Amino acid sequence: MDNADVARMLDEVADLLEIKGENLFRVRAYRTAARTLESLGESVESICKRDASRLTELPGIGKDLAGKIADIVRTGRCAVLEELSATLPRTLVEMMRITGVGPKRARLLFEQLGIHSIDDLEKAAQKGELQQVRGFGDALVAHILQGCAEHRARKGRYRLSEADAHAAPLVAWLREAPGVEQVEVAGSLRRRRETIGDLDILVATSHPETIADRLTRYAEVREILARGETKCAVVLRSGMQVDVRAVEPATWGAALHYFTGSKAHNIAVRLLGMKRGLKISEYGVFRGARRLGGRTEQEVFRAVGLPWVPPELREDRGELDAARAGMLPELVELRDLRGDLHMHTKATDGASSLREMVDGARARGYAYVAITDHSRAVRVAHGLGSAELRKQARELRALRQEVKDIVILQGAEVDILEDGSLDLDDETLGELDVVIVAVHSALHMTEAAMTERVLRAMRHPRAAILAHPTGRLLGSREPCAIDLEKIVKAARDLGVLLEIDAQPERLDLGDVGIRMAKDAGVKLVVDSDAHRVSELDYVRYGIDQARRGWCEAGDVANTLPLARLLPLLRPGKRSSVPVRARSSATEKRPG
Ligand code: DGT
Ligand code: CA
Ligand code: CA
Repeated sequence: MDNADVARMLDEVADLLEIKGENLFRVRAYRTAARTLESLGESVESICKRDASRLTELPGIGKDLAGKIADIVRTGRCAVLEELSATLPRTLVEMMRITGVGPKRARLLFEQLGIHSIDDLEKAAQKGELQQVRGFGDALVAHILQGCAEHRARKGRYRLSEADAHAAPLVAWLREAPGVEQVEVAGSLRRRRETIGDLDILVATSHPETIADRLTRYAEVREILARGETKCAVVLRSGMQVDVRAVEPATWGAALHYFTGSKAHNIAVRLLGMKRGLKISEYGVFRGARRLGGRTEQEVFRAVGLPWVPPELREDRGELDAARAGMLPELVELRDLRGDLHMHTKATDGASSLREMVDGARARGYAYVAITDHSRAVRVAHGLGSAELRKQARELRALRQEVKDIVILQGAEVDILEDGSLDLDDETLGELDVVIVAVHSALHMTEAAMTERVLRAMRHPRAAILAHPTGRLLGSREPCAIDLEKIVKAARDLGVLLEIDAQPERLDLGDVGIRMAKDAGVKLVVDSDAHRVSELDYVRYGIDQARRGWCEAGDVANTLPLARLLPLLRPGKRSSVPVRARSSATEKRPG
């Protein structure tokens, strides 16, 4: 079992407990453990093999959960999950993710109408049966029907982070096969798309015929779909499909280019080749029967007169024209980040303490970090009011005395209320170093109303960053109706930074929105929105999306040294609250 499989089981337990109406702390404990395992650098199986008691050293995993995790790893089964599913069908979990349903309504529908799957739900909604249940009005039912349709449209795609978690151990497994020279993930995962349909893995080896055997002996393989000389397709236990191709090293570059895609990019490159009398395929670059190249991707691009194009840009969104004109962006990299401006602590819904988050930021080599807990309106997160924020400010002052190698900013993720006002008074806002504004409730407004609501919040003189601008959750919630063009224009005019929230289920803004912002000259911020120390590493997914949106380091505000960032957090044209004196921590870039 890999970490993602164990995490999925724990998540399922949490979901079923939630449907059952269990204590939220218990629910959260399972979710916390699932997130810990997902972001763990080593395999939980190997930890258990060596010494299962070490599991309790992981954040958020006590003795009880450690025992359950060890059982799952040992037996592949989870006793709590089996107990729960004796009374609640496991398909309810999927059903509760439909917009408009949620855990309580899932249970209600199951108890009163026996509905336990999305198919049942959609049929019952179409037949007008849901209205029999108390609280299910016409508007809600229409909303649920739309949710079902959206669900059908996105079925079968995985988050980038999940795909990474499945790909890494498999790539390592294939690398160890005899004769293997290179193994690389291709397809949408290499292009770092926000969701992944299936994994495409390419192997360069002098013995391509041995790869199918190696693959089918991988412990996670559940089913073999196709097994050829050099092509193989399997399904992992998680349900994820994997295509593996083995090629001779001489055709590596051509194959890697072909299987990286996107299809639209490939077609565009092939057309450029045809204009030069070349045939470009997964086997190489040819003039007639003569092979001109294909050992490296560079050779493929060179054949059509272009420099190498980074995979993130290969979507046929103008990258070939830019390459020809020598105008490819110098894409931002993870190591360009000098700080993280959005994260939570135990004071609200985070799992790590303030000190732990700050130490986590130091360990990542950052020059600055902002602690930005929720404001009060976000009740599920036990948001902070002005008194609690002042208390936190005192803690931060004390911490700054101790910790001198990083600048600690105090901020808040302030809720944008329904009328566009902010969930903290102006005096308190004025005391914060970073004011992030974000919508968390009443997501279903008309586009005009939502746009006006957010614009009003952005016009507040202290609003520095608009967080997760569309509110989408990949796989479970569509972006809210909002006029992104207007938001981008306002961001430019008001000097508000737009966030790329790097939580793997958000990635919000997404690549297209990022590109729109960049082209308008708006600066972005890549933030982890971490709720625990390990999630600070999520910024890499934000950087991936920034790259897909053609961003250079200069487009991302938190690549700037603090002295140049601060004015952007408090633009001079607004109310000029003086910037508080700060310790003179040395600026450095993470190594
Ligand atoms: P996914 O799996 O839906 O997230 O997206 P991809 O891009 O990984 O697509 P996939 O797995 O169907 O195919 C992997 C790559 O193989 C794709 O990006 C480009 C290449 N490819 C697949 N089918 C075709 C095709 O019909 N023509 C060309 N030129 N390339 C193709
Ligand atoms: Ca794929
Ligand atoms: Ca594929």
